[in-house]
Amino acid sequence: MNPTVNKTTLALLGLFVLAAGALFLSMNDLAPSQSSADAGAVVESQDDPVAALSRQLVTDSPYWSDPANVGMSYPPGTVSGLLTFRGNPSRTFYGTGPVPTTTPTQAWRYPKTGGLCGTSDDGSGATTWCGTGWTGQPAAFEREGKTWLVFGAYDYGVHFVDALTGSDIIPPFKTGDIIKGSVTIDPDGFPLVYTGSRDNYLRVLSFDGDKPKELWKLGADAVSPVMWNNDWDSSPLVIDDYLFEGGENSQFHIVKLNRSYDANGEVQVDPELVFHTPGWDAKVLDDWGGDQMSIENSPTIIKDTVYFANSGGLVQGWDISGLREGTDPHRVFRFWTGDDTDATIVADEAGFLYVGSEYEKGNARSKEVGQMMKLDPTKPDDPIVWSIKDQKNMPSGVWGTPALYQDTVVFDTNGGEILGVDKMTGAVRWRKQLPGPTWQSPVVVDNVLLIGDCSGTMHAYDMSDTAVDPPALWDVKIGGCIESTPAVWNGRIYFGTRDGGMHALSATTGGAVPAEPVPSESVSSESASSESVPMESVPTESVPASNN
Ligand SMILES: [Ca+2]
Ligand SMILES: [Ca+2]
Ligand SMILES: [Ca+2]
Repeated sequence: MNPTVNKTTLALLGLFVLAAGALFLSMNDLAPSQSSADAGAVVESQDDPVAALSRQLVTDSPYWSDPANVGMSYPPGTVSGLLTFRGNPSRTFYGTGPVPTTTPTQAWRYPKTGGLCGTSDDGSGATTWCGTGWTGQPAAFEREGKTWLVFGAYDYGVHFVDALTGSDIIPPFKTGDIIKGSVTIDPDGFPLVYTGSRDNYLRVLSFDGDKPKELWKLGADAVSPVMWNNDWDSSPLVIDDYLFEGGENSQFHIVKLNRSYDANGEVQVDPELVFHTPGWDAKVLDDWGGDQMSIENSPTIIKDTVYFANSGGLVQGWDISGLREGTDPHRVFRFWTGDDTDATIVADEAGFLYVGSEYEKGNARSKEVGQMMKLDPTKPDDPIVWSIKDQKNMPSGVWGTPALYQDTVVFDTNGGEILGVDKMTGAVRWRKQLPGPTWQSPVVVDNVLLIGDCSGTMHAYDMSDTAVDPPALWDVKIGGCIESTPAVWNGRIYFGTRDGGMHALSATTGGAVPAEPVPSESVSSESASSESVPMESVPTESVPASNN
């Protein structure tokens, strides 16, 4: 693309003015990224707010997942929305603003009374679970004049809610057990949702009728060999009619969906499992010292490689370049974190990987490599660019998926710490301490960092200067541990808590509550509708920073 032309276009749209403030703020301290300001290189443009605004979603990529689309909505972009866990195949899109910079109000709670509760047996006896948990991010998208919010919950249900009102658009679909993961909405506009459940099935549901319909399901025992468990927490990716999904059966699966419409215009699928491979290998069984491991994180695709990890700490990359032509994927990357790796791998525009791992076993390997790692998969023998240790307690480490924002990586720990790290050097720029465990994945949209804690408070911080400890903008006490990752869409913030409900926060004043869907053309860039955070924002009660 030609950056000059795109900047001109944006100026015509009146968006350049909105970007200018953010650019000015970011020019002060971000030494490592400044060299990229004029380079025009796709690889580094994420560090430049104007370049980020001028970027166009690549829809005709030669790759399964184009690195130019890091930080942007799910290509090919025929559906305007936040469609899967962390929004896109590189797991780097968190939603659209304008995010409230002053304390928002609760627009609705779903359900209005009571809770989304169900009993489930995790092997140590049946207990009651309420609300949504890890990862539990809703999908938010535009369809037929409404903003839909679709999510799985602990009441076994997949819910289809009007994001404006908090009422059901169509009734929920009930699976046979609790749902912990995040649903994926078909990115090509087919009225399909892909969802796992603890009832051992991955499902394809249609929502074009007056109630959701199960079109297909894949059992955890459909392939062999399997290991450990049968739940499906992973949020699938769908690209070009192929679905990519890891299971707690410890296998990684690729399904050709064969989507179509029948003579009555109703959506159909005719899925075919075209590939599967174990999430383990002989070496990790030996090194980790056990034969019970599963895949709980969500697959990540960058260029032509799909990455996933398992509870034995095995990180794998598989080349899928020949998949359409019938060539089986082959493994091109192997790394061992030493411990359970449930956080989803994040890929940046240069192909670096950000891998968070738990610290539960305390073995020599996890002590050595740390719990948040930046990896260079082009150097398979020595991929660690930097790493950060979190080994204070047992367990410690990372459950949430890291967020990339400009030149910063933000992640949280089981102990309730939120860290902002220099993306290039791994230097810790700031830490905050919240009531843990913090398993929610941090969200940064519009220079605002959103992070929920386990006391049930959602916090917003001003990240317009990524070099400093972000000052607090507001916090809202909801109640119930916030394990689930929020969806931010048109500036509204949607998240479930363990109190039993799904919650919507929206701006208090100024008519910022979106009564109309945003035009689809403004969604092709994550910041297209953004406003910079005012510099005079007054921090609310500050949270003591932790030095440990
Ligand atoms: Ca199960
Ligand atoms: Ca699980
Ligand atoms: Ca796990």
